[in-house]
Amino acid sequence: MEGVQTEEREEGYYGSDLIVDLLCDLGIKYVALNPGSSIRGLHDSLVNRGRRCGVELIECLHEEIAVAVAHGYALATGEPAAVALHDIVGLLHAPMAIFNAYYDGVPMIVLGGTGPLELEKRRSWIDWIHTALVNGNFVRDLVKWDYQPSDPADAAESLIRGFITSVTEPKAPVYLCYDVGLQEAKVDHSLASEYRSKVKGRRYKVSTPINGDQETLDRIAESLIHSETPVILAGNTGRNWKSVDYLVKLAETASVGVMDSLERFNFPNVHPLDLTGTRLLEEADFILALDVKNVQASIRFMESSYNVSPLEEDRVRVLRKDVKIGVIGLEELRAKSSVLGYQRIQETDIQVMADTSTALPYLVRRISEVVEGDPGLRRKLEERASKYREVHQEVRRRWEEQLRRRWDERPMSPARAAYEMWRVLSNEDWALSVGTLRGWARRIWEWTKPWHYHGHPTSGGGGQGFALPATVGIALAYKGTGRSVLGLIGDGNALYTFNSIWTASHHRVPVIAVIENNLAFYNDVEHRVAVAKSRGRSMEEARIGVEIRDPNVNFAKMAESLGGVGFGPIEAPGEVQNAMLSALRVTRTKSVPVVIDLIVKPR
Ligand SMILES: Cc1ncc(C[n+]2csc(CCOP(=O)(O)OP(=O)(O)O)c2C)c(N)n1
Ligand SMILES: [Mg+2]
Repeated sequence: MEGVQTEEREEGYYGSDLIVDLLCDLGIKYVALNPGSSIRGLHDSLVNRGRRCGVELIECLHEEIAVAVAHGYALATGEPAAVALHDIVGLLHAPMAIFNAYYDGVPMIVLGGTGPLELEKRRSWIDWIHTALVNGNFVRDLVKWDYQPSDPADAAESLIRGFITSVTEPKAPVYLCYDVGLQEAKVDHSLASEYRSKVKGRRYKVSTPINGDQETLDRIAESLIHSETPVILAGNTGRNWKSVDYLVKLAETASVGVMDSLERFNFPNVHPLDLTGTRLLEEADFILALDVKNVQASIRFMESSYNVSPLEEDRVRVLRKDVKIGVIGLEELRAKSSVLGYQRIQETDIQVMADTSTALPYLVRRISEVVEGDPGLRRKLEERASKYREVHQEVRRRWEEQLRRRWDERPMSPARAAYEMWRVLSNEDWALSVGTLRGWARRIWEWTKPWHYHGHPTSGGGGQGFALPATVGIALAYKGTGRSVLGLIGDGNALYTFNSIWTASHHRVPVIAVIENNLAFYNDVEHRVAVAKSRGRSMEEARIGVEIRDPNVNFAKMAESLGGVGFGPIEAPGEVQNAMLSALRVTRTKSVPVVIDLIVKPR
């Protein structure tokens, strides 16, 4: 300890040291960055001080990758990672990924540089053209808060405030921009000690969650108990892993079926009350939407909204005329005009603002009390549960038939690909980052733990290029746990940010990226075809500008050039298991990324 102090006296203590020390004290484990002169002070402090206190710098080859790595890390841990972005040009590479994080509701501390603001100190010419008034303007619409402190005390306060703001529900990124002058100026140690001891002594608090008013929650409990066919639709509830257990308990206590939007892992697919992919919402006389974005569209439409499970095949649901709708969540707190995120306004019958991590256990307690003292009611609920069980089993039988029907298709069907992978994964401790192979990974695999799925391959924001770096960030979070992390990633999605494989290689992150390769931005093939059909134009030409052929991308070679290991292209279903086994062997024995190029049918 004494050695450190002497060193500090000799080295001096700077603004960026203060920032990095506070990041450590706030529990930040990773700072993902792409370098630049406006963050050189911060960069130096990360290398020299951050490493001592356990903050690791993650080198990324693009700012969009850095943000998505931090986003993935937050999905796996619920905790923010930090990102450092060079001014203007670095910052302008990041907004789409910041938007994804904002709209996905994850915490993130985005740090940036600017200036030097002191005129004489600005180098020609880069410092002139990359100094903005203010950098925050470029991302203000996409973050919960942004700020540019003017002095060291302000830097300390705003970092603490930013952290609290980011991790308070609804969680979201914040952006803090530091003048080069402030980063590189000497700072008095006593100022740092004061703030550091308060942070370590937990003098700055994050508020406890919003509880929801009991009277309304009691009415929701009543509706769950006394409706004929109640169904819960779960959106982002699984962001708190403990809420998954509460939701299971609620479903069991009240005998309610649950439909999972697959925005997060919300409900185990093998649970008899899992009704995902069934049409039961149409029979429901009470629908309880939990943390659902865009309630109106999520309830009424199946495929057009990302928020609705890809397990359902028809587009529009016809609900019962007498259906009652209840809502629990924090959606109103996320309102922002920069991105609308809604369709029509949903009429509801009962609605309460509450954090589901506290509302769900309350409902479980409340309903248990009522049911325990009423054997007649318990029998009624058991009958309801057995009806749901039949629906659950029926849909699973249908999927098995569909798998059999699609067994021999060439190119391989997503169903068969998922089946072959499961033969290997079922013996593993595995985590799926993102993706479902068109729903088949959830239809066929056993998803029982929150780490069996983290979200949509384009995140809540729908921005392509998210899946691969987010998978790296998720794998970073599980590094050293022995859990094998894989992602199911479209070829188009992967190609936006394929360089993130280098980051995984460089930082020795074992991870398996399975490329769902249909040689196209297939989603847009369908859009092109729809327009061609409606205008009576050539179907052949509908493929121009949406296929990824001629040349076909060699994913295995690309992976190898970035320090990873590549398998494929794999076309025969019989080869999938071996590729998975080999990939698992590689990630277990060497800490490197593996890419499996799987040629599959688009649907
Ligand atoms: C950054 C960005 N650019 C464009 C789009 C529009 N888009 C939506 S889906 C998609 C195709 C993605 O291709 P791939 O990942 O291969 O999935 P596929 O549709 O082939 O299954 C595109 C380009 C987007 N969502 N995000
Ligand atoms: Mg594709």
